[in-house]
Amino acid sequence: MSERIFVSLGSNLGDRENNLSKAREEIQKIAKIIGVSSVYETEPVGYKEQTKFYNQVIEIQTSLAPEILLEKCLEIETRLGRVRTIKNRSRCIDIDILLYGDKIIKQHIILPHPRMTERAFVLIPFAEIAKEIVHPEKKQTIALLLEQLAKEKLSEVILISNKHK
Ligand code: PH2
Ligand code: MG
Ligand code: MG
Repeated sequence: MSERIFVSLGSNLGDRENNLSKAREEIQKIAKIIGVSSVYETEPVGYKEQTKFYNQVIEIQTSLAPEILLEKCLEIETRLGRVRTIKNRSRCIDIDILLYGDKIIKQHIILPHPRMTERAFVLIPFAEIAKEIVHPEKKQTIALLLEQLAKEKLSEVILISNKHK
């Protein structure tokens, strides 16, 4: 059985829906997309003075190792026009690896994604496509992690399009 790999997509600059769509197209070239959540519009977490995000979680299959996959995702971000200046400034696309099977890595790449369990904009779309997945450190399912989130965080995430593509 291959590892189950989950990736989060986020955009809050330019044509947000189209940016997610282009990111999926690019990811298809390096991996097989086997699951796609709806697209959600979400309040920015952290730096508040910016446009709302569109967020989505996808499941992929690839033989690329985590470090290489990360590198490829960063390349795709650059190809789609992302410029990295100030941390957390508006971006046309952000591609984050959330889980790579049960791998726990604390090096250049950090897996599981260190903030995923606090983020409604990750857990809501994640639960939509794979709520039974167990977080390898918390040892809890995505469904349970979502249930434990403060209720006010949930209202910051609004379903935009369940058209998937
Ligand atoms: N990404 C961040 C910081 N804050 N907020 C929302 N709603 N969506 C994001 O994708 C997001 C964020 C850092 O990557
Ligand atoms: Mg991010
Ligand atoms: Mg990122």
